[in-house]
Amino acid sequence: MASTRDVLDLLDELAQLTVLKEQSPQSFKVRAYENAKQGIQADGRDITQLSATELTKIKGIGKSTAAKIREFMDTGQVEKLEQLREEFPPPVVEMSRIPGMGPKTLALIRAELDIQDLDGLKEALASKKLRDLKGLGAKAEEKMTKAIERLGLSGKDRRRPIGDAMPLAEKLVAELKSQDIVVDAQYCGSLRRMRETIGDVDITVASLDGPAVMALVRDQSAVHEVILSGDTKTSFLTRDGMQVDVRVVEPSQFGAAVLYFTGSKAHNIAMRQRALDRGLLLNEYGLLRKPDEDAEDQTPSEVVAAETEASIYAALEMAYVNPVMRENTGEVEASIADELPELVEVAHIRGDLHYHTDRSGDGRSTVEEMIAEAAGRGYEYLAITDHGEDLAINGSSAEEMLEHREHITEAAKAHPQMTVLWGCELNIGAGGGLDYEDEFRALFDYTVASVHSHYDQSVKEQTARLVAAIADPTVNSIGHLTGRYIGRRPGIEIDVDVVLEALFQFDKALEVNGALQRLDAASDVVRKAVDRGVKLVINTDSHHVSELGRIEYGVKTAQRGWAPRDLVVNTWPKKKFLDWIGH
Ligand code: DGT
Ligand code: CA
Ligand code: CA
Ligand code: ZN
Repeated sequence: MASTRDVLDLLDELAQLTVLKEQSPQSFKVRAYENAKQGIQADGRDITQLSATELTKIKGIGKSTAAKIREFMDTGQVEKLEQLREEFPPPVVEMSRIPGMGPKTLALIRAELDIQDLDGLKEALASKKLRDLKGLGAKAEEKMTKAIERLGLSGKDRRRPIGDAMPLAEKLVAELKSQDIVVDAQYCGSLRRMRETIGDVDITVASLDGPAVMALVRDQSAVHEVILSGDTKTSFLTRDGMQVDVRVVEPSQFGAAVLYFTGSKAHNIAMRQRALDRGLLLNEYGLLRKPDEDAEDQTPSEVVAAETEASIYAALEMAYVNPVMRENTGEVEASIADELPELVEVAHIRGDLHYHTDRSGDGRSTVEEMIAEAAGRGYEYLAITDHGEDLAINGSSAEEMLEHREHITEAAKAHPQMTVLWGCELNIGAGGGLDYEDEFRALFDYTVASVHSHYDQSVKEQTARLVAAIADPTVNSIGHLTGRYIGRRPGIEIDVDVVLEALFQFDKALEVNGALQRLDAASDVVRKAVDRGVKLVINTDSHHVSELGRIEYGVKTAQRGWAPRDLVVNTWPKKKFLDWIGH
């Protein structure tokens, strides 16, 4: 039985393939699917039981999309989608992700050179065949070759952006947990550690009925091809080739299994050594006592700990190590010495400080909706930071911003316990300049300054550009430091140490952006910032009421960078925070 979530995934895939079909992301057919998706998200109901007529009453859903949703609910598939999938098989979709490979270029190379997958494309690039095509040239070839190298799109160990793996894993785990025979389920591996790219997804399930769980797994809609099928382990590929390993263990061994499959391998090895040093064995079944040397039976039998991860760390006389820190970069030693930092947690967050409404061209919820959603999370303060005027169609003029201020003040009255700041997301220009006149910019209660253009300058220029913005007295924080989209677009290249030094000297906060495609600043930069004592701010960059949950990913990224609570300005009590911004 398909869920509302499945319908949203369906609309996503329809939109994605229709871009290729219509050769334009702006086509009205693409917009129709996107609008339907937003409508369903905004509606919030379980839509699986609605008739086609009822569906069209939801804002954004037209007749033809409603019919497709019904077709999907009734038959489990959609004829139109099957056609599109045939025309654009996974290897073609994969090529479409390469920067510089627009839908028009893709159609051209398929038609003219019969290039149907990445290997074919690489061959054609190597033999310089693309440059003779209309609209392409030696420069385009070079750019594409570089992009392929950078994205690691080649070879067997092709890694996926975390933003592709996480929704899939969360959905699978939720599905499994809802089953009676499943006691617990957890995604493990690099995904649980919040690495930015994922080799494969590892899921561990606690159940007394392995074969039944495996049957359930094989039945999931995400399964495209089962590549290994046993009573306790199933591996499958999703339609776009991502591998998922699901293992079932007895509930009494769940902690040991989760610890093992979360890794990292280096963390596991250090843990096993800690166990050996105390005469114990640690493996995926448990922490076990070794028999005396003179005992006849040398198989370890006595289980010291196995059911929970916490019990295993405790039995090894170690403080519990947050999964995102398990990379063997000092956390094992710190845990033994009980010197792990008091990490920031989601529950500590008191406000979101990078937050859009439909005042931004790309915002999709109203001022009232966005404020109510933040208040609903119990936030004490909020900065509404719609785009500054330099961001073309998505930005707002000074006059519009002043009207917006009135609107915000009015809407905030419904939530008197929360302080709503009138802010702005400023655009850092090529040379470090910012939106509006200086005097006008100074009026905002709070600002986040971000890079949205000019990704190709030299390290020197990019660094100078950021430092200029950091030094500007109207700037409170720097948003998504590099502007990268993980696995899709590399960010700007900067001298991190110089930028962190400037942030420290000017007492500005470095954002950890929780959008999964960004996670920017990255955890390794966060760790350097923490070492330098740079203040942090963890934000969702929400453009819709459905996006506030991203705070979890932002917090996990900060934790992966060992960020302590007190360096994160939006964990501070309201008064302390408002004092810091001079409000
Ligand atoms: P990935 O999939 O490449 O993004 O990275 P992981 O960390 O998810 O690695 P994966 O899927 O190969 O294995 C999952 C976990 O299983 C890994 O983090 C640690 C554990 N593991 C795998 N192989 C070994 C091993 O040879 N020794 C130890 N101690 N642990 C291992
Ligand atoms: Ca893995
Ligand atoms: Ca694996
Ligand atoms: Zn933003």
